[in-house]
Amino acid sequence: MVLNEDQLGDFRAHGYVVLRNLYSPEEVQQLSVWLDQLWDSDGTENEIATYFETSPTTGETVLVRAEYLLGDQSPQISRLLLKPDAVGALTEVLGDEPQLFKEKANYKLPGCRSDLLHQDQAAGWGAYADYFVTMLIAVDENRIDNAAVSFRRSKQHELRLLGPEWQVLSEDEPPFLPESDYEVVEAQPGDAVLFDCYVPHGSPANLSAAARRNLYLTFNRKADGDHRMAYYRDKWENYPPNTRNDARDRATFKV
Ligand SMILES: O=C(O)CCC(=O)C(=O)O
Repeated sequence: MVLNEDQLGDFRAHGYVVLRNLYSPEEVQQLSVWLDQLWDSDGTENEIATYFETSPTTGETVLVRAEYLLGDQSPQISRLLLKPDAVGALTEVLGDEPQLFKEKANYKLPGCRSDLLHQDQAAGWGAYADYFVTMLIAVDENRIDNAAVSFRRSKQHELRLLGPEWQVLSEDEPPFLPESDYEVVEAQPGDAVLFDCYVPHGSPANLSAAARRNLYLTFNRKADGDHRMAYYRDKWENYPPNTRNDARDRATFKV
């Protein structure tokens, strides 16, 4: 077992659990260099899918996320991320071997907009499976002032959508209310959070000077099949990646 009983109990009760120090400082350093290289490459020199937006606070073009990062693209980084402890913890919360569904880096650089309160499952994931677990990996420190992610710590976590698909649960900017229902997960580089696709979560705009780069690797149960390529083909048709020269504004972002 990778997770202890308390950690498993936490995940079952609330839909998420924080795993401190899952990745070592050396591993985080490799991830950090890799994310910087992706940022410099601007998505046109390789196969990754980049999403650039115009910052609502500074007006600058910022890379908000990069997707489709693992596998043949970066075998060494894939091995690092999918190390036995990580796969073991995922297997324990999924109750089956993890099958990679999608993966992304959220850069949340200074000036990046907020992510409003939402459930990941509302982003059309139901077309592929009804249960997913995402592993958030903090590459930079996550603090309240540089957009640490808030998770609803419900007394009765429910595995269902709480609103219509493609809609956020509230248009209100964080902090989400009542504040006592949410945990702002401050994290050190190398910490991870496993959370299921029904946990309401989001984060404020990054108004600090410190970047907050997190990785998000999402898995379904192996028994539910391999949907990664179908998901990306569908997504790229409906919401194509872009480059620095055709940055979008926030209005085009759904969940
Ligand atoms: O990276 C963040 O701050 C939040 C991202 C998020 O909730 C998402 O991409 O689903």
